[in-house]
Amino acid sequence: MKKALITGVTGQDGAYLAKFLIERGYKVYGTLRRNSHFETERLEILGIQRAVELVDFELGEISCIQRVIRDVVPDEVYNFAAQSFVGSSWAQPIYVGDVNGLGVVRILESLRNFAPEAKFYQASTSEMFGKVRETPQNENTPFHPRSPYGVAKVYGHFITMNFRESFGMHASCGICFNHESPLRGVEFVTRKITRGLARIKLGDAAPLELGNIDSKRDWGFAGDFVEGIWMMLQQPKPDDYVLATGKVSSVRDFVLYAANALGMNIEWQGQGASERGIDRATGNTILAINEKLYRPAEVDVLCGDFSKARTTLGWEPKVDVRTLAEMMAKSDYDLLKRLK
Ligand code: NAP
Ligand code: F7E
Repeated sequence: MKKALITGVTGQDGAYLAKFLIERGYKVYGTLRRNSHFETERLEILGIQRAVELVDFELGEISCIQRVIRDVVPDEVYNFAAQSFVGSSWAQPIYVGDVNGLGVVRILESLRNFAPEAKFYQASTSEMFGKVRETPQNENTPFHPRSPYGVAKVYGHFITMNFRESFGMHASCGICFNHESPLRGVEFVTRKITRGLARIKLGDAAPLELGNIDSKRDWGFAGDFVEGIWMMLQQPKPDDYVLATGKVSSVRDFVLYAANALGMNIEWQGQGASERGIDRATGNTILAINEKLYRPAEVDVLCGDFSKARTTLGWEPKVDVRTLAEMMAKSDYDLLKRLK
């Protein structure tokens, strides 16, 4: 039985990957950090909470990382743990540098000492491209990160490459573009939109507030992405791969896809910070701009070229952005209706 260690198993990707690996006969160890609230909701939703062996873990604490790796001696390690919300990274740049950047080398060093044969995956990100130098972005596109989150992830990316080149470790990075699901954290824009619109559809009058709705992303489904991530570690040689859909939508488009799935028809009125989304059926303002949600430096548009993953791994995304928005909007509507 292969042993996989997933850091950040309580997060979106960790939960989907754990389910995927359990279905393939892996023994899955998942890391949990101490919290006042025992948070395994996503594992419960996927029905796998009993199948994952939870281990105490904190990316800032080398002794704890070493202990986990020495005890488990995993065959595969998927490093998903991170402070993953870009918006908060300006408020805690040092913590983010420590956890998202130095946390990676703490794991690599521990693997080198206690499980040198283990295959390692690092969760790199399209945020590293930031102010993009070319479109679409591929594995060779230079990085220009625009947030402390992106900067820390560049360190994590290069230190993973460095350990591969220095010590021959089977260490790979997935440069993943945005991927979402009904299990997405509620602060990320897609889930914020689907939850907000579902709430309004069920009768709540308070408008949904958003920041830069002209920002554009290449949005895919997390369930598709974890399969590509697993494929990377099944290759005879370690390497880095872009996972993306190659299609771009704006935040504004995503609002319309989600609204459409809930039978709502939105008309935009006004411009800039005064722009409003009006429900054509009721005439009510259901969307407003809040300038406080603008970021100090924005990533305007991202679009990934996943041809290397397609050719080498045989990976293709299956879910398109409209289907994704519909899946998330309906899930949030059902969830909130049950709670009402
Ligand atoms: P997520 O839902 O925010 O999950 C992050 C996980 O990391 C959670 O389990 C969290 O634990 C854990 N964590 C945070 N800080 C930690 C610390 N100091 N020590 C130990 N664990 C810690 O993120 P996700 O969307 O699944 O993303 C997974 C990874 O892929 C992240 O590294 C993210 O940066 C990267 N990524 C994501 C995307 C995307 O679109 N989803 C794209 C590219 C890259 P708690 O539950 O206790 O908070
Ligand atoms: O923002 C704009 C915001 O927070 C997307 C993480 O998984 O993907 C994610 O990072 C866009 C940005 O995701 C709101 O300004 C407008 O342009 O959903 P997000 P992100 O920053 O792209 C990358 C690949 C990762 O690696 C990260 O871990 O939407 N936007 N209005 C808003 N964003 C939020 N959150 N909230 C708003 O109200």
